[in-house]
Amino acid sequence: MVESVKGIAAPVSGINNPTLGKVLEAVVAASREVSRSVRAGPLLPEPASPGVRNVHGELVHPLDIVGTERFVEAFASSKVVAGLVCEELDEPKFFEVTNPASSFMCVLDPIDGSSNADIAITIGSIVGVFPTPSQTALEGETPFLRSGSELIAAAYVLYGSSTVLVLATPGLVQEFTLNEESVQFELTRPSIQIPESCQYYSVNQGYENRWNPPVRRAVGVASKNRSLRYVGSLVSDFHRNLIRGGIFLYPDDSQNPDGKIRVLYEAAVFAYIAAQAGGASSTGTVPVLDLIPSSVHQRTPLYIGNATVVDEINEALWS
Ligand code: P6P
Repeated sequence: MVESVKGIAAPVSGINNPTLGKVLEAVVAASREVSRSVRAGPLLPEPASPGVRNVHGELVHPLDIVGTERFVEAFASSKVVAGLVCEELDEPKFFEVTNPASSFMCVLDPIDGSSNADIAITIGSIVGVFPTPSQTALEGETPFLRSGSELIAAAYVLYGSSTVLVLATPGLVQEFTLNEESVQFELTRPSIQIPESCQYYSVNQGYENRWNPPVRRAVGVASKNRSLRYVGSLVSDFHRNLIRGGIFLYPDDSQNPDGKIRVLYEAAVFAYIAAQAGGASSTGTVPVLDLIPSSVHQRTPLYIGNATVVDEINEALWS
């Protein structure tokens, strides 16, 4: 375990490699800045070019710009992150590192659910960490087209009633909460396992008329004797389901035939975290962690949370 990670007020279990510790320090530094901007809400200055749309055709919120800038700056100055795919950037970015053989590649959604920011609803940042491939040239999309099973760490930051950092490393999921006085993250859940009991299901029920019969069967299975909780921000729905027990569904539908959730910097990251906490995930066809994307912004259907319910959903989809 590395002795200390700047910004976290305790030694961090699961971080045994000082270089990986530097990646975590970059995530902590960026997320503290982003948290401050999130809390400014509508008081955040308008961006220079309002109304810009990203590669997905979505309106870019001022927070999307702040989030992207903070994380890019933090990763670039870490000298241990060699490459980055970011939801808000059309192309991957590559950075100089001290030692390529001991560096990492990150995938990032800087502000997930940014459309909720204007109404003070919880949003978050999502980060996945891959080892830098040794035999692949660090250019273009190729070095990032790998399955989530190659991740070596993953994290999300939730900007909610408190700012929470959840970190997953092999076999361990920990939660840290930002102490607003000391501006240090403090350990608040040392080892998270998703509860056996699956209290909640999360799906946009308003899309029912878009679903095909197998998806309707799957949602029927997931919703049986459960309460519906759907924030419209995956980080929020995932976190509640991880802590309280639940299942999240974003199926393919007539408007999103490939699904909406991005493979690399959303589905794979949460699939890795869920797996370390005893949960499971599926694209409806294969386990999310087995999926190798053919492009860095590829989308997928996503079913994730309580392992038993993921199995039941797969059965309903395949029967
Ligand atoms: P819908 C946010 O834009 C996001 O990617 C996820 O965070 C969230 O779960 C989903 O989209 C919400 O999508 O179509 O239900 O509004």
